[in-house]
Amino acid sequence: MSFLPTFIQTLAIDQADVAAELQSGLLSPVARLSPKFFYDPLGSQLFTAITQLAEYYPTRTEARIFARHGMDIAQHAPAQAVLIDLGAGCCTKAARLFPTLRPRAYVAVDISADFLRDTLQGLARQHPALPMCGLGMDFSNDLVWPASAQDWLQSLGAQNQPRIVFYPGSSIGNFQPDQALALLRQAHALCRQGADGGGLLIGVDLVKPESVLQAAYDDALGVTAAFNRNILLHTNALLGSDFNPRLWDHVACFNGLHSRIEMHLQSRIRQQVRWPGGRRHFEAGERIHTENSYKWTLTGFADLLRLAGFDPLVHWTDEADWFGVFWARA
Ligand code: AVJ
Repeated sequence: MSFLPTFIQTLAIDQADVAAELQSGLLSPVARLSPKFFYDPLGSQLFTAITQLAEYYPTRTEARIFARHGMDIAQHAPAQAVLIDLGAGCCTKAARLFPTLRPRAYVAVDISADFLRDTLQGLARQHPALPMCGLGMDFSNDLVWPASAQDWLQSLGAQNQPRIVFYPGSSIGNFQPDQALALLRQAHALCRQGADGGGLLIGVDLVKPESVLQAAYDDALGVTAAFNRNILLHTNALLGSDFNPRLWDHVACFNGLHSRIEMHLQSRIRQQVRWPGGRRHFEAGERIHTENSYKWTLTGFADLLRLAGFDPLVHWTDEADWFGVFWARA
């Protein structure tokens, strides 16, 4: 049997809400743009390019952990589960797990709905026997399981399978600890809706020497700089603003107090940015905060997972303990 991918776009991501969110960030005392706005089609491709850079260790390190410990991971995670991939992007990480995890169904969730739709079409051709569903949705504030996704599982007879929430790549690092906890609690609830044995398979970037972090977020080719600046073009498209990316420098710095890499865009000149219904003045050197990427310790992250309700926990790391992968049973 062969399945065509189903596609669900939840509450047709409201244009007015998006514009209001962008505007409120730009007008706050320290201007900010949420990192979720990096991922327009070009931004998603630039991120894929970042993952191939020599300096950007997380993707490669995590992939090695999955390759080396895949069998062991599959001893803990249940087979025939519904595999829910949060921030699926190009879906390659999940696809590599299909042979060992042998999921009953695959649900790919991503804010970049068009990119996801194209990816799933290709993936379905490679895995014709695995039912797949794309979910175009923004789960950064609220991870809700849409009724339409439940209907889809029902149509497959998979509503009572265990659930594996897959959240790789240290995307959890984009959230402040309290927001990360809230999201993990929702992931826990989502796992508990399925049969016993489900849980969370999550990758988290760990604390390491600052020079390594610095290079990973400010690479020699300037791909990360392009990725950061592209948020301005995406903002122009969503808000109708007139940002000129040439007038902004990429800045990446480690904030030791909060244990996070921060990315900013720094204005080269004194300038005015306008959009329908608003404007903002920027001094030369003034910054827009575009991303936090938290670096956790193994024990700190284990504590967070337990606070979210997960137990027991198992984890795997690389030789240098640069990156951690946790199986956290719901
Ligand atoms: C996708 C959030 C995990 O924080 O390392 C890569 C995004 N930003 N280079 C990260 C990112 C700059 C990435 N995450």
